[in-house]
Amino acid sequence: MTKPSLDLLLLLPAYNEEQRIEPVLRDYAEHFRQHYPGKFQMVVVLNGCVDDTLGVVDRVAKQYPEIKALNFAGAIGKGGALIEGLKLASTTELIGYIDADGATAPPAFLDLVRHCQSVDCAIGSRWLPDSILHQSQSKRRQIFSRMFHTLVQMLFRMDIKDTQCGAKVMRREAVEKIHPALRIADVAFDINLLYSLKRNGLTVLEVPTEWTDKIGSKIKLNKGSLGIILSVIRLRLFYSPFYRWLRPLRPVEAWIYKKLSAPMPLPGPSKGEKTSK
Ligand SMILES: Nc1nc2c(ncn2[C@@H]2O[C@H](COP(=O)(O)OP(=O)(O)O)[C@@H](O)[C@H]2O)c(=O)[nH]1
Ligand SMILES: [Mg+2]
Repeated sequence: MTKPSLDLLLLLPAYNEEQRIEPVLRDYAEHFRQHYPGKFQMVVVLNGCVDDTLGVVDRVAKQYPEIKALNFAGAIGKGGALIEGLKLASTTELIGYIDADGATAPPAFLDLVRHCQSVDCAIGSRWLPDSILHQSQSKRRQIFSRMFHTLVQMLFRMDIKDTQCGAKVMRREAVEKIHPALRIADVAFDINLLYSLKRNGLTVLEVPTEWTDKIGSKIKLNKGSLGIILSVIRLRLFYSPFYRWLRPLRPVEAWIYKKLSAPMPLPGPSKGEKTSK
């Protein structure tokens, strides 16, 4: 492993995080000032917050100029926020993201960055032998996660143990190559990202990480989980030869997302992305 000195931009998608985000911003700014020799910046990508997340971020940013906020009014979802944030890849060499609740502590993310020196993308994994998981999720949530993982493996065959860990880092060129293919706006966005990387022959390395579940989750099961399942099935169909036959069903799809109060995938197909394998 070589020394981590490439310019690094860290995105934090944030929805109603006024209670959780401040210590995370401070800890990351301090830790990376002390331990990261390259340029380090953080951009919080907020949308539709009905609390004072923006006020909190602006206040902390006055003390730490490496922090900025990017605010969107619409309900673009976590995936939509990251799609917007990843447009900043052209301004840096490495770009990554973490959850705004501090589930990934700064040393764990820095370890991921070190691993990204030799691959196109390094992702934190909670399900490798050396991973450390401080789990406090409900049994129901744990069962849903494992069932979702099985569905994703059946549909995409990526052989990735943990697609949903909120900590990922990529090289700029990799992000620029796949960005037109990113369209899933909910938390199934990670599958969209990883599958696009793999389809483009880019290397994805799973790194055992330390993860601490935090209370105050913004991801709701019930309706939300149906939206996530719909999104992964939709994504798989997008890469199948049948996709164009399904176009007449678009209004039905839009109706379902609306009923589930889930963010709609961005319109596709985009230029430069094949529609079948
Ligand atoms: N911008 C944005 N971020 C979101 C949205 N929904 C969730 N997030 C962020 O996604 C991250 C993961 O959410 P979290 O509540 O920690 O999920 P969990 O711990 O996996 O249940 C957090 O940083 C949230 O603020 C959204 O609609 N928009
Ligand atoms: Mg969380």
